[in-house]
Formats: sequence, C-alpha cells, structure tokens
Amino acid sequence: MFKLTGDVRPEFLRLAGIAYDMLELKGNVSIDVAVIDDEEMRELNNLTRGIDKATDVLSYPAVTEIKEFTAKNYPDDYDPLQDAVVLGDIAINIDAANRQAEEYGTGEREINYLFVHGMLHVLGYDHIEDADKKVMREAEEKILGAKDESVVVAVVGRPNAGKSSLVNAIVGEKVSIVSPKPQTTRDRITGICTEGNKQIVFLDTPGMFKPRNKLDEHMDKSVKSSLGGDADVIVVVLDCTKGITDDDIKLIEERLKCRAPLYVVVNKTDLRGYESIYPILAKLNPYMTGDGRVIKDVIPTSCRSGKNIDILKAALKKECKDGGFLFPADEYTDRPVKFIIGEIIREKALLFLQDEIPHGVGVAIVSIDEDSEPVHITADVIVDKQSHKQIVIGDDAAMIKKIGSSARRDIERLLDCKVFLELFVKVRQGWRDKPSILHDIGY
Ligand SMILES: Nc1nc2c(ncn2[C@@H]2O[C@H](COP(=O)(O)OP(=O)(O)OP(=O)(O)O)[C@@H](O)[C@H]2O)c(=O)[nH]1
Ligand SMILES: [Mg+2]
Repeated sequence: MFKLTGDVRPEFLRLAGIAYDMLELKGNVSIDVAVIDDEEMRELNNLTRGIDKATDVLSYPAVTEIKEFTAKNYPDDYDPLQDAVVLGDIAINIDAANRQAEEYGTGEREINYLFVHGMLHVLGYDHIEDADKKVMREAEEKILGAKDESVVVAVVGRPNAGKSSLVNAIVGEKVSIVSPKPQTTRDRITGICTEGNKQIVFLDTPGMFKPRNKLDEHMDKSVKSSLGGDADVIVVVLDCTKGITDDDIKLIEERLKCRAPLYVVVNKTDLRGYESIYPILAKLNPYMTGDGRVIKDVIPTSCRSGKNIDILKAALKKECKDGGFLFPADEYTDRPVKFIIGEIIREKALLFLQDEIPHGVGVAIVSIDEDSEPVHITADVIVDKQSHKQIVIGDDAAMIKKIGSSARRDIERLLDCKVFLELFVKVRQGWRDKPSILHDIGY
C-alpha cells in the first residue's frame, strides 16, 4: 500500500495508489510531500543543490533499488511508525503550478502532474536520455488518465472460516465483527476498500447453515441474496484446520455454473501450516483445470499474520471494471454507525460469555447523544430468558462491566472521541422470532 505524509491531498493518494498497482510494487511504501511557494522553493534549491531558482518540483529519492518493500529488505529506510519503507521526499511549487496552469490547463491538474512527476523520480524514473524521457512521459499519462473502477465481491463459506476477518484485513478497518463462535455474522455487511482508482466492495455474509428461527431465516436470506448474482466475483473461504467438506464442494460446483470468477481462500494457515492445504488442493484439483469454468485461483492465507492478504487484494483489484466507484472513496462500510456500535457490543458479549448463552444476545442501540461530552450511548442487551439476564450481568455486575468497557474502547476508536456507554440487560422471550425486535436491532 502507498502511504503519504506531509501535505497529503486525496488526489495525491489516489495517484500514488494507481502508480503502486501499475508498477506492481509489493509491501508498504511512503513518500513525504511538501507543497511550497516560490520563495521556499528558491531556498530549498539553494540549500540542497546550490541553485538560485524557483523550480516547479524537486524529488529526493532515498532508495535506489526496487524490491519487495519490507523492513528486512530496507533496514535503514523502514519507518516502524508508518509500517512502510520511506521512498523519499517531494516538494511541489504551487506558484509554479499556477503559472504553468495557464499553459497546460487547470492549476489542479498541474499540481497533480507535478506530484506524479516527482513520485516517479523517487521511484527511479529519469528524463535525461530521450528514451527514458519517453518511458517516463508514458507512465505519467497512464497514471493521470486512469479511470475509477470497482468490483463487488461476495465472501461465502462455512460458519467460523474467517470470512469477516478476511474482509476486515483487506478493508483495514473493523467493518464486521469476529468471534470464535460460528454464526457470528448475522446480516450481509458491506466492507469497502478503495486504493488508487480501484474500489473493492465486499459482501460479508453469515456462514451457511440450516435456519431454525426468524433470525436464522434472515441470515439465510442474506447469504442467498449474495449468491443470487449481485456479485461480480465470489470468494469461497475454507478453514484449513477443518479440511473441505461435501457442502464446500457443492457450493463451489454451484458457483462455477455462474459467470462470476471464483477464488478459493484457504485460511488459518498459521494454525496448521501448508501441509494441511495439500489434501484440500487434491480435492479441488478437478475444479482447477479443464475446458469449462474453473476456479481462478486458490490462495492460502492467514488473517492472523496477514500472510498473502496482499496477494488476494491484488487479484481482486485486477477484477475491477470500468464504471467508477460505487461508494465515496473515504467510506469503508455502508452500515450506519449505530449498527456498527451495536455489533461491537454484541462481539464483546460473544467473546466474554463463552458458551453460556449461545447466540442468545441481541443489541439495540437506544440513543446516541453526540452533543454531550463524552458522547453518551445507551443500549439494550437483549436475552431470551430471565436466567440469561443474570449471567450477562454477572456477580456484582462484573460481566456487564467487562463487556461495556471493552466495547467502549473499540467504540472510542471508531468514533475517535471519548464515550460514555450505558448498557441495560432486558429479557425478551423468543426475541429471535419476533420481527419487531429484529427490526429494532437493525436486522
Ligand atoms: N488462527 C487464526 N484464526 C483466525 C484466522 N482468521 C480468522 N480467525 C479466527 O476464527 C474465528 C472466526 O472468524 P470470523 O471472521 O468471525 O469467521 P466468519 O467466517 O466470519 O464466521 P461467521 O460470521 O460466524 O460465519 C475468530 O475467532 C477469528 O479470530 C486466521 O487466519 N488464523
Ligand atoms: Mg462473519
């Protein structure tokens, strides 16, 4: 991923992202950008090059060789705070950009051009020889002319395989809650990853299972609608510690009948290592070669260590098609904040309650007072039975306090402000079968 520091503009980030994909860079990189005026540029030229001139752009490359950008490959240029290899600095002269704009178009376009020009210098491009100049010019035009593209990806698979973890890992934000319990995800959640001119829209779905009540039916419908053709690409997630079942094979066979390219992710490789993948590959083999529609790629991953997540991301970026973005570039989910807050509280309840109340907890946000300081949030934690209420509250209210304070920390990170979270435990018998309660809690 391409990071920027200094005078960061959204368009610079977009252009850097396009260059990153175009040049097929690997690992995290960063450039520091300064947007300065004539006077500052003259000073900088005097100081660093002994020239008394206000030029339009200056680049200071830090690395000379391009290989995978890891801390190991670049021990001197790796910045742990950014988790990126610092490629160098660029200074852009805004006065020069405005002067040149009269000749080349708008000032905005000229600033972007200067950014791309400077960035390519930092990446080793040059225009001393005519041949190099042509190559650099072509790269500049390709980057500046790239159009926005997107793809919709349905993530499916058995409960607990790591679908939500995978979506969160690629999006880089927690859009979908994760727990060691199967059927953590109850609804279809959209996670959005935008980098450069590519936008990947994930539909994270509940794991497949047989419905027992109205909530289950709702979850089942969410899966079916993602499978029903509104996705451009399907990613089937398997858990390498569980192997591959007949249900998984059936799902793969079904999906291969459709037009959407199919990827298989074999997750949790940190737990078992690659040897556990071979039996899975052996079973998948018939679906990986042949004349008809086949699995496009099988990618072993670990959401825990981050292994190969970038490979999957790069593959999905290649699936993006013309037609612009589906969501604004700075959004990472289509879910309202209220829903995510409820989900965070539910995640903590699932986490701390172990198996005492299997899936019996629902969360309804009663109010969010953004005018108060800290922001005051009130929520109901809904359980099925009176006996469950006591378990959720715990001795001396220890359990509900634990759920509350852990949820509060995550919510504060999400909202980027201090939060006062008040939780009430309520008994609503058979709530999973009551449409009105399901509606209240956002399903
Ligand atoms: N060790 C390890 N654990 C993982 C990995 N990916 C996910 N997990 C864990 O597996 C459990 C299930 O992960 P989820 O992302 O909630 O799985 P899911 O497929 O979305 O599950 P449902 O929503 O219930 O269908 C959680 O405890 C995760 O922390 C991984 O790569 N390695
Ligand atoms: Mg999930």
